Amino acid sequence: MSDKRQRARVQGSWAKPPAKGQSGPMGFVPSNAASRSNTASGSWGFGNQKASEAFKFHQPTKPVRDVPKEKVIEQAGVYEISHGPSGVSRLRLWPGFITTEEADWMFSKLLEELPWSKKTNYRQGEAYDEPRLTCWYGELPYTYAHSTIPANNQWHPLLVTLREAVEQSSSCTFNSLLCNLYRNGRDSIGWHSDDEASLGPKPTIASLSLGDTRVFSLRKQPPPEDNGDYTYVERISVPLSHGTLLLMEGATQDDWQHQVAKEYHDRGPRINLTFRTIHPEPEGHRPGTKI
Ligand SMILES: O=C(O)CCC(=O)C(=O)O
Repeated sequence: MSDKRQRARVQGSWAKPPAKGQSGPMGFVPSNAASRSNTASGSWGFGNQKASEAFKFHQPTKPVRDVPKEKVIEQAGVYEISHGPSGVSRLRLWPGFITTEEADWMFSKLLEELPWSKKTNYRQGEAYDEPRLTCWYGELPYTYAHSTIPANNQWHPLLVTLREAVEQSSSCTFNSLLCNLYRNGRDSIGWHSDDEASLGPKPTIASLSLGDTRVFSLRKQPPPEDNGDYTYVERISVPLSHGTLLLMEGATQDDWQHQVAKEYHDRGPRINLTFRTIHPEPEGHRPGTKI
């Protein structure tokens, strides 16, 4: 092996060619190596400070916490995602609940025939348009984000059929439906829980997806001592593809938030149908808020 190749093998790209006339055991170790080895110098920025001082170990004042690795759920099944004082939070995932062929024509029909519109919400008194289109079906109005969608009993016949199919498979009943249309990857829904008082305690929400796949993300509510800091909370992502049914049950709306984030690559349109049960707002309660 040539001198040059051997240096590259032994020392990688940091190896410097030996200075002329140098004669260490390998042919390139500088003669003052021993005296250099206990002083950190020059390029490391410690000047002439002693290495033993520079690398002194200090016990961290706060316990070191790891950011939990995000879990991905993509197989059909029932998943208990947490057990807490509010109870069990559970997801049921059913990819292919609607076959691709059926889902294709349903998607086109609903895209064309539902009365999609842009809802205006309020945050700290400021109006903003939702970054997606929606429509609502139910005997009662639905209030969230400080704005109300009026009751609408004119169910599209296909939505009635889908509601029955979802009810039969989930053994739940639903009296309302919020439809979301994400026109492309820029459309989204931010972090929230479906926890308005009108949904009742521990609501089951059935979510049916048609169209392009989008990632449905969940993050656990942080403990009170973290003061709303979500850095260390558990996270789950669930890719929701064409024809997939997802059920959120138990304490999921108490203990977790969910979102569909914007994506910065091409995404086609996606429709999401979220079947819910709405109750009259409790007396004296401000609509659209938690109990
Ligand atoms: O589009 C989705 O999958 C989620 C919709 C949603 O979070 C909601 O309607 O509350």
